[in-house]
Amino acid sequence: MAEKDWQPGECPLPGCLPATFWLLFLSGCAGEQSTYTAAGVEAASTLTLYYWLFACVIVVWLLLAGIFVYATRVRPKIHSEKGASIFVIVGGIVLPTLALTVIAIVGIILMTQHRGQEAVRDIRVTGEQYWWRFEYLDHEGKVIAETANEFALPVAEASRMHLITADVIHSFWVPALAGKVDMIPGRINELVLEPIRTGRYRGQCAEFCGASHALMGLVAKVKNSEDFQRWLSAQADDARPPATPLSVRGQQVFLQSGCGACHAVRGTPANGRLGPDLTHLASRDRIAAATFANDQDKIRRWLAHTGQIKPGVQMPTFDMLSDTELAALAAYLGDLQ
Ligand code: HEC
Ligand SMILES: [Cu+2]
Repeated sequence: MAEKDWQPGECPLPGCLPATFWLLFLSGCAGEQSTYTAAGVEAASTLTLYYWLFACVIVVWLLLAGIFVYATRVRPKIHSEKGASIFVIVGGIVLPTLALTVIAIVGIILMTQHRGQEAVRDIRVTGEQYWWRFEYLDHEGKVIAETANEFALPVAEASRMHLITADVIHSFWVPALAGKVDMIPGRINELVLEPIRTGRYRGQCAEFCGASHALMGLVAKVKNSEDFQRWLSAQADDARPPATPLSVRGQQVFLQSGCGACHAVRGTPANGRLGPDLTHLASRDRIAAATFANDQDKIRRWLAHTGQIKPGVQMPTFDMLSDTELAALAAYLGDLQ
């Protein structure tokens, strides 16, 4: 069947689709991983700047649209050369200069608010292929608690993130809290996060870092001060001993299968550093860097299909384990509250 030709007078643009269709896209502008959901001081500044930029753009657009309508509908005639010059000077020089000056001033004012911010706490974040290590430090730089892929912050307090990498360049980005900052080999980049609203926000590695870059997510939980302290001291504790016969069996499988060579479960002989600290794995909402919900079924699936789920991952696939061993392992990991 031949394609229908475009007829003069017919709109060739998708803009002619019903407005409701396009409005649907706006629903993608909010949510747990969005710069429009500003839940941090820095993200709020960026959003303010964005609204100013948007307002300037709208003003310029309305003026130009007005001139266009005037010249083509209200007074459609040949305009004088003088009129045309004025149009070019005002529209091409004066207006952009004004708009850009407004944006520059707003930008500089907002920027100075973030200079030399004091922070209450230091957190070291290491980008790894394809997950995140979080270490909470005391005033001497000693690690108080370590966790992976999910971290918590107290609301209305500034925390300084020290961003490093274990391998290639990654970029730490929780859009609702602040802009992205790269993690570069041999450097420590700093980012102060000061959340203004409690809640759960998603983040994502924002610099291509290998085959599973797109599956390198993270979760930031902003809590009130008490809940945060409770969370932090729970994370600092050693692991609970397995509670049921199935999870006791799971711990044996864990230690015998060599999981402890890469994973630490504090309070047990497992003290590996190559992979995420699993001491409180069950306290996380998601596993494998925010890839899956944290439940028994997904843990089993992760262990039996690791390399298929995350190509290039530095964890071997344990498809040699039997179903009962996998179930025991999942039960053990599910007990690590
Ligand atoms: C050679 C090192 C290595 C071994 C051995 C290993 N892992 Fe892993 N494991 C990793 C790495 C690296 C990751 C991070 C993967 C990612 O998300 O990209 C990981 C992730 C995980 C996760 C998800 C953690 C989280 O924070 O979401 C679980 C659960 C896990 N491993 C369990 C196990 C179990 C159980 C065993 C033993 C049967 C095991 N691993 C053996 C390296 C290893
Ligand atoms: Cu990355």
